[in-house]
Amino acid sequence: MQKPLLYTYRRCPYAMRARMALLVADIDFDAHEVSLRDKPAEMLARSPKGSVPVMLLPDGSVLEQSWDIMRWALNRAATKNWWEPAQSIENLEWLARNDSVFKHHLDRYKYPERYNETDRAGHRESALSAFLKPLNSRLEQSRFLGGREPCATDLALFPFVRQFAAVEPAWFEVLQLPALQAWLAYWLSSPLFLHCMHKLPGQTTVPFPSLGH
Ligand SMILES: N[C@@H](CCC(=O)N[C@@H](CS)C(=O)NCC(=O)O)C(=O)O
Repeated sequence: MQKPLLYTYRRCPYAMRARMALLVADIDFDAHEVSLRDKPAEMLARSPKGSVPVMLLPDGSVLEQSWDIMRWALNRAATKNWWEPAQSIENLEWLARNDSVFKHHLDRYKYPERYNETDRAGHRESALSAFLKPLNSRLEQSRFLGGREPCATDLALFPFVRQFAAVEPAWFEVLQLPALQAWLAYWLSSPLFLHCMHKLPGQTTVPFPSLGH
């Protein structure tokens, strides 16, 4: 039987969350590392919006959003402990805030030149006050957004917090956000994340190795 195919980009945080979900669910899938400057015609034919990740399912249907790929991977009996906690109103709000307000400030802090941005420090501050400090307070209540165990929301937010922390690591390290920093450190050294960063040959379709390999 034909395998699901993921069009992916190694450093894209949306693609990372999708790859981690597929690995958690132990789904056997093929992956195609895309060049964002030269997207494959067959991907664009199936998903003209042109962003990654995109997942092509064996029945011919196409998932065009990272969260839809996570849902498809995790919303099944074996992984309902990852999916169900992510459906609480609170966790859906964290996802929405990550993908809107935090992403907005993160992009302008990380790539001020792309946005003709003159107030980079202002965006760093807004990201902290609107998102990272509240997230730290939330993680003081339980180690993960899933509670004692992680859930899909942890997977969905972590790649973006990682990006933010990596812009000025020395500055980030001395912030007084211990619960958030411990959460980030957990994910950075997790086998799941390290495995999802497996290097694929560019612009060709290959099997993505499962967590067990
Ligand atoms: N809402 C989409 C966002 C995906 C997205 O913006 N991906 C970026 C890479 S991180 C992309 O493909 N951008 C198109 C480009 O750079 O050409 C999702 O959740 O999958």
